[in-house]
Amino acid sequence: MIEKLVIANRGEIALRIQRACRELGVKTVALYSEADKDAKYVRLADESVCIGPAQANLSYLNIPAVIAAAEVTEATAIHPGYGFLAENADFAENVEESGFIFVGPRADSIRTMGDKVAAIRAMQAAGVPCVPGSDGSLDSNAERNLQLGEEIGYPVIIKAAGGGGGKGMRVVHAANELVSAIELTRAEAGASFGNDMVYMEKFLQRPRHVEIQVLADEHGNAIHLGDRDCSMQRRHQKVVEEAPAPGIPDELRSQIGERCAQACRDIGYRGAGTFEFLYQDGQFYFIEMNTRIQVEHPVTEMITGVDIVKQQLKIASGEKLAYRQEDIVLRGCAIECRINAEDPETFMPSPGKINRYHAPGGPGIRVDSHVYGGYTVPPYYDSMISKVIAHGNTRDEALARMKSALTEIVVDGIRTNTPLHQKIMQDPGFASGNFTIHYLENHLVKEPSK
Ligand code: MV4
Repeated sequence: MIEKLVIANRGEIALRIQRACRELGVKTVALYSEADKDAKYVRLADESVCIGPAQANLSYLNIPAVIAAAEVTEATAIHPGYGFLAENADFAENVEESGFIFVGPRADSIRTMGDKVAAIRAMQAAGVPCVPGSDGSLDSNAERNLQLGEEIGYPVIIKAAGGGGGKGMRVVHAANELVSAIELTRAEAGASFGNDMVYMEKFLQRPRHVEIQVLADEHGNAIHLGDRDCSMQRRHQKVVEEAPAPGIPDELRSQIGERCAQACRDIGYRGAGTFEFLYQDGQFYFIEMNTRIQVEHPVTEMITGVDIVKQQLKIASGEKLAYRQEDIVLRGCAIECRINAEDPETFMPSPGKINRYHAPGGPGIRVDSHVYGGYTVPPYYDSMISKVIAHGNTRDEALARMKSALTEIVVDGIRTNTPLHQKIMQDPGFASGNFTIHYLENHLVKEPSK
């Protein structure tokens, strides 16, 4: 097993990784910016190193500072968490070339999945269903692109190969908009991502966002841990996630899950990963793969009993997967609410001092959070302060437990989106389990007037 791990992240996920390390007897090194120096998770670690000022570019995103911290503490491995450097292939490569274990996939897998065109090509080759679209990137031949638009059928969407997570996309409703949309998206992509490759897909108008969690070891073994629905989102920020995705037939879930596991074996994938799909009219369409631990991993942990972070550490240590597919049983349902320090009406960040904090509890409730009474939420980073996860034998039971948990939570001193979560949990559309990626924005959120 890894002897000493550098946790190259902050907040709740830094604490989550520490907890896995403590169970496995792995020593921990917390890295922190000047803005996080008094955080409790920093003191809970065996050692800690300040890697720079508050600004993430100079600290959590500073590759030489992270590697130097691993060197001075004589750590043997680095876990990137999510965000920051987690999907930076150059970082993963640098970590390994410096003689440390990178707790994540091989750098070339990260690189392939970071190029959405390459990712789709790899998944198509592995038999994962993809959205009908261009075979690879588009050139600037207007005639050929118009022909392709006709074949796919409008509306289509133009996406940047270097984009993802909602950045660098443009919907095209008719042929007369196509050529300018391609060139505009290409220009923006070149400026934002330093890669002007774009591709075309059929635009799905009312999909759900359903993703599959996988685990793969270095020895060619791969399994899936079922699916999650992440459709409750606003401006590409997930708000509520749940597992399993409601209304998906078990047979279809196993079938798509097995396709993903097989794709991992085919490409020699290592570590935890997530296949993102759009799901519409009973069909899955692959859009992207995430090569990191995700914020919403706890809902999968609750229904499978698998500790995904511990599995990441075991895989990184070279162990064989301890589970076979038939060992994985989905038990009940789990829902996660992301509690953010933000105004519930305007969604503006609301950093500051938390005077009083009380976490909910009781049967089936899990809270992943690094905050406490007296903690000051810094203004420099993501506004998520807590994840409340409710597990139940049925979706109704998980929902009832979440409603109860949301009445217990106390965060005094700053504003949070708890009222929005209460509204979602009371909503008949959410209760039905039948909602698309547009539901939250169209039915439950009043956009602040400009
Ligand atoms: C799409 C789509 C419809 N059709 N692709 C947005 C984020 C990125 N991961 C992919 N996205 C989308 N791709 C096709 N062919 C709709 C979206 C989309 C979306 C997807 C998942 C979750 C939320 C979303 C919100 C708006 C648009």
